Amino acid sequence: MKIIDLRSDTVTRPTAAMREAMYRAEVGDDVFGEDPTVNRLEAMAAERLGKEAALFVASGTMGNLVALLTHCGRGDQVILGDRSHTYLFEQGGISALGGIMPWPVPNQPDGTLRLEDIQKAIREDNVHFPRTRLVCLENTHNMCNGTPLTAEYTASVARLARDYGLRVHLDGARIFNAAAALGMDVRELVREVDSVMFCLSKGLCAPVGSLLVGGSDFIAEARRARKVVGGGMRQAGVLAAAGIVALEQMTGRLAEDHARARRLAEGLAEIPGVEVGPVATNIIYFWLAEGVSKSPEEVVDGLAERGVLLLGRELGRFRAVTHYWIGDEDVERAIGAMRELMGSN
Ligand code: TLP
Repeated sequence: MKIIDLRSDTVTRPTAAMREAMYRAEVGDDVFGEDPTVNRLEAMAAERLGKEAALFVASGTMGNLVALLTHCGRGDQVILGDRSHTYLFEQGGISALGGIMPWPVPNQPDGTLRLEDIQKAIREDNVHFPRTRLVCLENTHNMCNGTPLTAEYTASVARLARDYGLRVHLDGARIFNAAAALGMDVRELVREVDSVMFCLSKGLCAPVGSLLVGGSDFIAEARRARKVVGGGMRQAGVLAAAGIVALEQMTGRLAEDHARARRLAEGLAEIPGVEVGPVATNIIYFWLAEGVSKSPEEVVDGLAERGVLLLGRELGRFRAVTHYWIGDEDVERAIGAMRELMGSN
């Protein structure tokens, strides 16, 4: 029985073309700037996002950490969403390692932060206060139904930030999903921000790696920060080679994952007792209606017994994520498994 793994798009294994490219990759010592494949990936990433330079990092977490260590000093304040990945799921690394003070403001259900809330969180120049340096956004927003932030919204935050001399960092782990969902070039979505992190290892299927992208001076400093957190990776061209294939071959197909997510959501919503959140990209949240007598564990375990894996999240919500290795039949099987589990066959 094929396991239908909907826990995350991080579970994607590399494609045959990626393995081939990894095997053939030309490599050198990247800490000396001599890995031609890493250099090519970084140049491609900068070009694709319309920024001056890029830096290959081991993970999304490392990319966000390096970005924040570069933008902020110890005691500086960063304004970010209370449902953001950086605030919730990166071990508080910005504080632990960077002495940076997070100032969470409420994420709206569509992943945005209200401009008024951002404005109120900006501290004035006063000896008692931390210095506000940075605003972070997340696109698509993982915990807010995978919703894409529009270019207009992002630009409005950037304008506000600039008015106060702040910078903007974008956690764009799934920025190509956002571009696909909004039907626009990714450059438009990131034009107004100072730095962007995006992941190769999620919907784009590469085995490892993320890129931090921004201006050349910022990236030169970020290169130092990456080194101090142990991220100088030497012959990383074997990994970057898969990343190049990801950028060349995988960004154009993400709408397929979104269509399958919509079909999965539609199928689940037809099952009595199942309620489904809005679906805009490849992330679906669903939960059991009030009065259904099944625990979250029973759902996760019951589906796993039927070969369907997903994540139980807080408040009894379940998350399913579609990706390259999930086909139409898998979606129908997942719906069937849930229907059987709910006894509505
Ligand atoms: N998210 C993972 C897990 O951490 C939950 C997932 O399965 O969704 N930013 C965003 C928006 C992310 O969703 C993630 C990973 C990261 C950053 C961190 O990336 P990695 O896992 O490469 O460190």
